[in-house]
Amino acid sequence: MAGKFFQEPGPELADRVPPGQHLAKGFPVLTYGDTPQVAQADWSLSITGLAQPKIFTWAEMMALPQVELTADFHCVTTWSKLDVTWRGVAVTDLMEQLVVEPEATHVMLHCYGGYTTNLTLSDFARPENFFAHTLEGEPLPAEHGGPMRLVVPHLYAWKSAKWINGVEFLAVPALGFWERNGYHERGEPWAEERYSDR
Ligand SMILES: Nc1nc2c(c(=O)[nH]1)N[C@H]1C(S)=C(S)[C@@H](COP(=O)(O)O)O[C@H]1N2
Ligand SMILES: [Mo]
Repeated sequence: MAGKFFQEPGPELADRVPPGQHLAKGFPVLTYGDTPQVAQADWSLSITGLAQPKIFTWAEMMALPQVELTADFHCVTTWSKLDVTWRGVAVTDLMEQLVVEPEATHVMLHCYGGYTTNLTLSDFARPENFFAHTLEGEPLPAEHGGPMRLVVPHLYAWKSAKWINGVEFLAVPALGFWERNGYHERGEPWAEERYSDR
């Protein structure tokens, strides 16, 4: 499917492109519905469910350690983008600020605009996952999830919740927006966990 929007990976990159994926030119925008416009001053992140309730403001997030991370990005609609450079707060650093109940095994991520997506706690609390506010050295544009999105590099990009505003801790599995609409519960690109057989 080479052409205007895709290029085939050369042999040196082939082992970084999961099966059935093609390299995108540029950085496509994939949003269901409207793009929320949220100013940094109005942004916050609510911790709910099986954890001590807490709300992080923008300033409180900026006071946590800031890390840079380069990661590949794989959309289930078959485009991938390699070496995307982000800056933000590691999920593991945020977790250190939380008191999570031992029964919690799953999380639901909530976003401005109503989008949701689910993860197991172990897929969420990984050191390479983070809340990103900077893309390629610039403030994260609204269409890519600014002012703040999650980035979960090891799963398909629908797990990388844009305009994130909540993390809900759960003791049971639950399905987010795309997962209820036929996407796989986990979405691991190397296993091609694209759609569900539920
Ligand atoms: N809130 C929200 N987050 C979202 C989406 C969305 O529609 N709403 N789309 C998902 C999908 S399917 C993908 S591929 C990536 C796309 O991110 P991008 O638009 O920055 O390329 O965001 C994910 N996060
Ligand atoms: Mo996607």
